[in-house]
Amino acid sequence: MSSTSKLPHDFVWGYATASYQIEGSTDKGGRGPSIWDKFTSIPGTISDGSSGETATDSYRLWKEDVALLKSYGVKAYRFSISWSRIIPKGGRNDPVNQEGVAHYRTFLEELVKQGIIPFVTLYHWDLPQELHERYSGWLNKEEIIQDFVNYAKICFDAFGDIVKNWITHNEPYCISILGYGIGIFAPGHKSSTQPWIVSHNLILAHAYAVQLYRKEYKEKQGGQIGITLDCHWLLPYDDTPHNLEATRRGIDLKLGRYADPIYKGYYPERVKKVLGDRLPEFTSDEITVVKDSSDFFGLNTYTTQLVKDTQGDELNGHVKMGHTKPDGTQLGNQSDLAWLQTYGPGFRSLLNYLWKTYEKPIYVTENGFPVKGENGLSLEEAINDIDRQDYFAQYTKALLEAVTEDGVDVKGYFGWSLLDNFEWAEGYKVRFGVTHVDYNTQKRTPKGSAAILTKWFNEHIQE
Ligand code: GBH
Repeated sequence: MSSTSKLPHDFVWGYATASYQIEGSTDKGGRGPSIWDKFTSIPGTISDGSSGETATDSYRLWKEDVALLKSYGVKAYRFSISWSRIIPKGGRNDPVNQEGVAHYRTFLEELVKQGIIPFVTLYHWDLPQELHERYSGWLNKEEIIQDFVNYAKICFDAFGDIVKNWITHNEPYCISILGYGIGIFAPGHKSSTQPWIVSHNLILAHAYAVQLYRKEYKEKQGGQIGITLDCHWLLPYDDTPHNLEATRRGIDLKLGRYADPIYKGYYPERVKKVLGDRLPEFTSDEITVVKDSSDFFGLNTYTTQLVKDTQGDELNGHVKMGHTKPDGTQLGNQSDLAWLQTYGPGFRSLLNYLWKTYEKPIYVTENGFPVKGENGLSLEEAINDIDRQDYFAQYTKALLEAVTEDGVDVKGYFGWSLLDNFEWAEGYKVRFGVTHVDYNTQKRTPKGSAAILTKWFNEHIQE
């Protein structure tokens, strides 16, 4: 293979996780409760009635996780810090928990010692419960911005000498729509007005944290900072004008609602049209902070959906998504979750779209596949994860084509996930790991897909 058909030598790859999904020890080490502790304690919220109380026990078994990463030969690891381990009550006037700071410090030092580059997410959905009770959390613009920036500052001070890659928020779409619109994620609100306030405040909190980093840390510490957005690639169900328009509207509502303000400085017209006066406005001072507030495009993406126009589903801009094609066949291979089918070509198209539209280097911060019915399989069957291997084969091929044939600037790729873990509203029933976890013993066993990805990246990154 010629070197031009490979990824550049400084391409980073690895796996991603999030604090609440793996750490467990939720009442240990001085940690305060988060909105996910509260939410999971309400009967009916999680399909198997579980919570992150134990998860993969990674707060205690972190050394095993690092050893696993090392054995896979990754270049990088993306994980998130639990805000309520750093500041148990969350606020700018509340005490800092030194035990929590020391935990992440030790963990980071071990990663770096093993030659693994940390990518750190500050907010992967686990808001300190106290802030939610004190002033309604993300709904309260003045308070939450100051408290988030204060939390970010503590992290920059404590870890910034070794962390050079920061991600403010993970998937504001999920936080706002699923947490405050549909109510299937913490804090479980159902509303047609709150999601737009929350997402506006998420954008601002992100932007002010970035402003602080750029002013006081970036030069000194030599790092970069950005945000991770999530989006499926969307294709029109057929070429009727209303389905074409619905597809564009879906992309604007799901993605442009964040990406356009952050990379271009304004909300998309279609978003304004759908939301009317429920969409908050940025002041001119705010927009100068928001515009160009991300050094890269952090992308979580899993699948492609076919879009039909609909009167319903206002939260997604009146689009209906599915995988069934007009001829009745399926777009791709079905996973364990209704919304996720394998479709590699859509990944290539999405990477092209983002590069053309936003012109920022892209890090794929999550991408992965839960094998249908895997939770019911024996260990031996589960580690023979053919459908996940096929998924990664298709998606890495699409990645390579996007970079080497289309010229898209992708700088990194993180598989979701290092381990089977707490899959939010699905509990432990859905498994995304390249490593099998036995939740009775916490024994970790590599699945076939882990070896496949190691081999693929070893062969496709330039020396
Ligand atoms: C990611 O979210 C999360 O960052 C991660 O924590 C999680 O474990 C992982 O994915 C696997 O789920 O609105 O019709 O698309 C992925 C984004 C949000 C996509 C919920 C699917 C629900 C159905 N997902 N969404 S739909």
